Amino acid sequence: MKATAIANANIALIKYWGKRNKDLILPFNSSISMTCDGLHSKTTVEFGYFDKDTITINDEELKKDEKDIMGHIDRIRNMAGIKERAKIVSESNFPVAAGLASSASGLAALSLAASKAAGLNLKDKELSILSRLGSGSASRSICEGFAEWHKGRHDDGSDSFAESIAPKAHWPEFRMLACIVNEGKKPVGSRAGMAQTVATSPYYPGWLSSVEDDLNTMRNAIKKKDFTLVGSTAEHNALKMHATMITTKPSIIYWTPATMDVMQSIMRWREEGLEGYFTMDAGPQVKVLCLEKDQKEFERRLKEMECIFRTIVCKPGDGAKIVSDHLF
Ligand code: 2P0
Repeated sequence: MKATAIANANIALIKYWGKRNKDLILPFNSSISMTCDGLHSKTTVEFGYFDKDTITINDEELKKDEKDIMGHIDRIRNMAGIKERAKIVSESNFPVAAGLASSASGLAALSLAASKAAGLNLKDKELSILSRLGSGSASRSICEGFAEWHKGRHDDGSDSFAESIAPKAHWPEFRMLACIVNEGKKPVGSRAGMAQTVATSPYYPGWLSSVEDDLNTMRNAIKKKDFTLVGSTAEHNALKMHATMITTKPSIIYWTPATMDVMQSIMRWREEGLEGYFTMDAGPQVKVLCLEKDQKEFERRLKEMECIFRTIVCKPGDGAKIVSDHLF
């Protein structure tokens, strides 16, 4: 009744932003991501005769959270037909809640560890659906390399899951450099932020009508390993998503002056011949996309920028997996 799983975070190249069903976490649009080998969560779950459920994340006991992790554990207990309480311990090797997809790796690792500890042996598709019910982007962290989360059409969510569109060995030279400009918690959580966007941004329909083209372009560009097309499409898609956030009422601006500084530096360096692109999520951090041949030069230049506390280098990584060394 005890199991441990590791799942990597993922960063979207074509973003998920907006839900058609909040309870089942069904998105308005499909999304495409890279699973990142440098950013992971490790989670141990044990079901047993404890007094109560407990969850400890990075050495802090969880009291209240946006993602309703205990509701997710109840869902898994119901699926398995068990009643025992859960002891959960989780660790991430990167800043939580700062726009680095900690909920994706966290909920994917939790879903795999808890389902296994509860005696369920879910297939990847079922595991992606279960992870989605915990947090939308977690559906993609189940998959290796580059993944697409299909928005699905059914009301019950049975066709809304992620699958790998290319394994990590397809493009080992691809790099994502996560530039940490601020380790604080973000002002508006992504769950509230996307609901506000759907409800109030006049640009949201424009987002939805243009995202299908972005998805087709990205899927083909990844298959062909066309870095210029992957990078330029990801950058454009991220800016479009942020345009919808900025135009909500009240406005949500995740960027700080440091975010702008990094974005503009990437654009300037590109003009000078160093090819890189940027993407940002629901937070101030900037993720730089480049190829292995230029990684060192990017690292050198980013290190010179005072607004960046640190840079984490990621390659395409593994999907979620069970491991044998438990956290307790
Ligand atoms: C993404 N983000 O595709 C987008 C881009 C943030 C910006 O998925 O409400 O934590 O748990 O489904 O998955 C963040 O949203 O939200 C996210 P819920 P989630 O990566």
